[in-house]
Amino acid sequence: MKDRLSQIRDLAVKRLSEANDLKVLDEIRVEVLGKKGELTQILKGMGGLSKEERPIIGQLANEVRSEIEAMLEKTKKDLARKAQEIRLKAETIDVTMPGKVRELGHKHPMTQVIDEIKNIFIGMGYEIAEGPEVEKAYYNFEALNIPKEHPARDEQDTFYINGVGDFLLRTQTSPVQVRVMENKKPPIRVIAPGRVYRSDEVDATHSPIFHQLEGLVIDKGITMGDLKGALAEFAKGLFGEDTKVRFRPHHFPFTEPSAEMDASCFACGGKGCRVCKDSGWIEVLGCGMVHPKVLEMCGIDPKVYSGFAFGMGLERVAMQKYAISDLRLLFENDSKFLKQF
Ligand code: 2NM
Repeated sequence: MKDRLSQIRDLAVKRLSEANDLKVLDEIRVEVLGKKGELTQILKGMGGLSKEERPIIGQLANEVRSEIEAMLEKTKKDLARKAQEIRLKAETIDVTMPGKVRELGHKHPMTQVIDEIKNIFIGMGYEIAEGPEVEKAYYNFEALNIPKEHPARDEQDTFYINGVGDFLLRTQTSPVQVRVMENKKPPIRVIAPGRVYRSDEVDATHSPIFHQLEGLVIDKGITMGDLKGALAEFAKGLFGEDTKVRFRPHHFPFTEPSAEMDASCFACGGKGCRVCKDSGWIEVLGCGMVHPKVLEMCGIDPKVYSGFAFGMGLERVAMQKYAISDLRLLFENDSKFLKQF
């Protein structure tokens, strides 16, 4: 009987050591300590034992029972602790882990270039002027001394509204300057940045919609020297302090004399490289002294006042500055492309 009791205990110890969840533990409890369990049967059958044996076996059986109960309790606690450990490990927050980095948006390269150029001129005392993109033909052409036969007025280049000759999408921002001249007395010092439209086929250097920035300065005694000084200063602001400029004769209907301005290449300093196509110079803008006819049409007396004006294509500036080879990239809004700037 004694041997049987210690066998029961050993078996319980072995099974408990193998138990790995609370359900199995409960099964063991029922099997070992339950009504049908051997230990209960032994305790129940105590009556059949002799007087001498009964207290010894009884005590031993009770000892085994409480031992097993204690082990059950301990195993139960161990299992519960292990389960909690596993749960806590899974729930652990690693405060040293880097957070999810949210991507920040930024300005489109065109906006960056426009803002930069605007700021240079604002620093030189210019004001920003705006005007409609749907313009009267008068402001876009006539007032700028662009005669009816001029190729720039061709249907091929200009988007007319409803095929009516009167309204069109502005092909330049000069109509904004015309409106400024009409409405303001000199001195005038403005820039007009904005979208302009031309009926061009799309390719690497052309788009039917693009951005221009034009400038206008009018006062008494404004000369070509003022033009050169102001635009040389602008070039330094845009391309760096060491930038040189040169002016080549040109023709525009709205200025006389007219010129194109080149800046020494910001990439090679004038030695010649890929950016300037080995010439050392980058074509930046068109400019000139405002034509007396234009001043007159805008209600400014050319005998009293004179002025200079200039204009530049901003996509071209952005392409040069950021070494972008295809203008279409600036309009497609591919975030992989835009992320680079
Ligand atoms: C250019 C080149 C030269 C220009 C002229 C005027 C105005 F309204 F005063 F007559 N605005 N902009 C001008 C002059 C524009 O773009 C290449």
